[in-house]
Amino acid sequence: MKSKICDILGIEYPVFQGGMAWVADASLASAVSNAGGLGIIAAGNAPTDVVRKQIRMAKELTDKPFGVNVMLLSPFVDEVVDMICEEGVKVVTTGAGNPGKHMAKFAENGISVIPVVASVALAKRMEKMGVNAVIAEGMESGGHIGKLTTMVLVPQVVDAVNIPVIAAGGIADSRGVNAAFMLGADGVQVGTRFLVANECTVHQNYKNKVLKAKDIDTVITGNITGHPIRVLKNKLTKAYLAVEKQETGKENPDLDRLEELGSGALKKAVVDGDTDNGSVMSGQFAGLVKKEESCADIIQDLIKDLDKVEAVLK
Ligand code: TUI
Repeated sequence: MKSKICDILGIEYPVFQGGMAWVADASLASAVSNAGGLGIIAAGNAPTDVVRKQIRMAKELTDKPFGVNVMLLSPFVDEVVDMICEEGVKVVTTGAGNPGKHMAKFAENGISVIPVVASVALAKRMEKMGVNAVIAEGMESGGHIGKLTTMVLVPQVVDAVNIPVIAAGGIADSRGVNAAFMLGADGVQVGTRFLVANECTVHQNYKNKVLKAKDIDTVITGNITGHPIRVLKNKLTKAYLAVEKQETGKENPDLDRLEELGSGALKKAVVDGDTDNGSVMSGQFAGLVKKEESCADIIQDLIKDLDKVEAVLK
């Protein structure tokens, strides 16, 4: 099925790989792009040169389009945006904020911008700003999340804007992909399932924790800080949620204490494989992710029934 987003970006299948901080590197992104989807390198909180190196590696590994995800809370965000323009990246997705400040620079450099939105209001603001599409991400996702589920967010965003809507959050097999198209989406973004891809360089302990997870094994931490994050339950989340409970309702909650617990935790899990004391970000779909396989096999499995949906929508 060729959707509008495939024509806009020059990709074969309407499947984006989520821009997962510390996880989505040149290896994963190039494998997804080579398989016909849109691979995305995550800038996360990484310094500019680290991200530049991944972009250059991806250019060696694929001649297909790939994107870069800009995490708008990064301390390096301004520098990263300049570097992305210098490197001639064609597609940028953004997360965890409003990319308005950077839009002019992206436009000057002919970059397609596709922000993640978690509400109708932001989707409309983004459309007015001239973005090429939006990713409507439900709170089933791993990592930083909004408040609405994919099932209710996607159709409301679809009705509110006239640009393509990519559905994200809780989509990790062909049933979810088909459902997203029935909700009016023009493409999907998948994160959790790619965590266990052969080409994903995340520590094996991280993959094993996702593979073993059950439906109810994720929790949301950080509601009190204003940056809610979905992760798999472990020793860290137990300690974090205990402090969060203590501090909730206080006039001056000790957010520094929480900041300390969370800082460096994602790297600890992804790079060091410390899945007890690190932050194992994962979506709610983890309970159905049971097999390590190649990005090409994952993409073929995701899109296998899309022609049936196309027939219904015609
Ligand atoms: O960004 C993500 N997921 C992420 S980012 C991340 S790393 C991180 N590090 C420190 C603190 C926070 C995160 C791990 N996972 N997904 C995209 C996403 N964006 N989900 C929700 C949003 C979002 C939420 C509110 C986007 C915009 C927004 O409002 C902006 C506004 O100004 O209204």
